Amino acid sequence: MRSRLSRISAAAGGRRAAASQSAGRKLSGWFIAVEGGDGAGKSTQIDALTAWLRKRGFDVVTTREPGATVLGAKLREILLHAKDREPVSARAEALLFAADRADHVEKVVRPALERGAIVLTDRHVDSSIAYQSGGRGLDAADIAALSAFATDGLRPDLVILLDVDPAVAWERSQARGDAPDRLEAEPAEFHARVREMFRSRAAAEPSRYIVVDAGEPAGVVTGIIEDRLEKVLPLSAREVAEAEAREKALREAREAEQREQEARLAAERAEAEQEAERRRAEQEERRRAEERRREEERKARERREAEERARLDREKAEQQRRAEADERAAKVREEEDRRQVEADAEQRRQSELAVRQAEARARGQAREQATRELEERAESEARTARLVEAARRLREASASADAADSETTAVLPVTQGPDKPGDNGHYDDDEDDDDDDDVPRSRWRLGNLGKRKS
Ligand code: Z5A
Repeated sequence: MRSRLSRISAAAGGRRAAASQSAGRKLSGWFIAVEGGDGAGKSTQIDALTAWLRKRGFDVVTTREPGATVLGAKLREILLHAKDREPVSARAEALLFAADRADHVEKVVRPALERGAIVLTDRHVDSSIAYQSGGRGLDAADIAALSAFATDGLRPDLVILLDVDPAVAWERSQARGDAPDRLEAEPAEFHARVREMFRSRAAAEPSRYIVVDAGEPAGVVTGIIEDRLEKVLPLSAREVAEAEAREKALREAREAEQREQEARLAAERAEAEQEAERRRAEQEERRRAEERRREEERKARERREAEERARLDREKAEQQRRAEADERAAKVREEEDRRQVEADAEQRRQSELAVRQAEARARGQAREQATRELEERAESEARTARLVEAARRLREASASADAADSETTAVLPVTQGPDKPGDNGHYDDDEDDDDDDDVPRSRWRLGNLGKRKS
């Protein structure tokens, strides 16, 4: 497709500009001459190429030299079939072929080229040079100049030379059964020189010639020519239109595809943006949820910490309350213990006091008894100074002891007893005391006094 498209521009530009020219005037068509010896297969290939080119959409005009115009037909008759007449001189022959060519170009070829047709002509100027120069021996430059004059400078764009051995071509012609014309009847050397002139002209200007081995089968020859033409011919108007239509369709398809791709990309971008936005929203929602979770955790932690502090405060208060209660209980127990101790001590003291009082009372009673006995005995004995004195000292001693006991037993009332003095405040002296008793009693009292002092 690319090569065909490039050929569209080539058709519109340089290649067609280089096409048929005549006296500096450009012609839009293509001028192709098919050359070769007799029976090379020119007619056969022109028919095949015409069909092929028309199939591709070209406007194809097939023509020939000599004989394409009314004048040409008469000249052909003179040139090829004038056996019975006077032979035509070589220069006259050249001029007649040139005359035919001039009429042919003016009336057939140029009009066709001007309208853009491809003109396929069976023989043209190369035949004149090949036959009238190569064959007849006229100057090639003179023939070329004569032909240029006849065509007004028009030259074929392309020359297809069907090169074949003249003997082979002769056999083909014989096979058709046609009687050979005046030129066909020329000897083999003539035809060899003709062939050589064709080949030398093609070799001198290879870009304008397609030389095909016409000894190959006709179909093979046609294929070779088509391949070569394919490379140099412009596209037909129809092919150009088709190519332009294809190019337009391709361009529109590409534009549609591009629009579709852009729409798809835009949709993908939009989808990607939506996806990105959705992900951002999800991330934001996750972030907020995480913040809420952390805030709830923080609050829960603070609640737990507050509850823990409250619990600790309660425990501390409870501990303090218990400690205070324990302290109070301890104090109470301590107070109770102290009181108990005091009570026990007091009880013991009271007991001891009672014992001591009892003992004191006993001792007092004993002393009183002893004193009384002593007094009674002193009084009873009454008479001895020593006993009286002893009684007196004993009484004094007893008084001292009583004083001491009184101090000890001050808190206790002195019970009535044998130690209590009588109503007169004196212990009764036992007047009846026996003197015998005085000594032991005094001795006991003194002994007790001595113990108490110690
Ligand atoms: N002449 C000249 O002297 N100076 C000029 O300036 C000009 C012309 C313009 C015109 O003769 C004569 O004028 C010519 C040159 C001279 N004379 N000579 N000699 P013409 O136009 O009437 O005839 P031609 O051109 O010489 O011969 P032709 O019969 O037309 O041959 P052809 O067109 O080249 O061949 P064909 O008709 O296609 O085929 C011939 C037979 O061969 C036929 O049966 C085919 O079926 C067969 N054939 C074709 N190709 C093949 C292949 N490849 N293999 C086998 N068989 C094939």
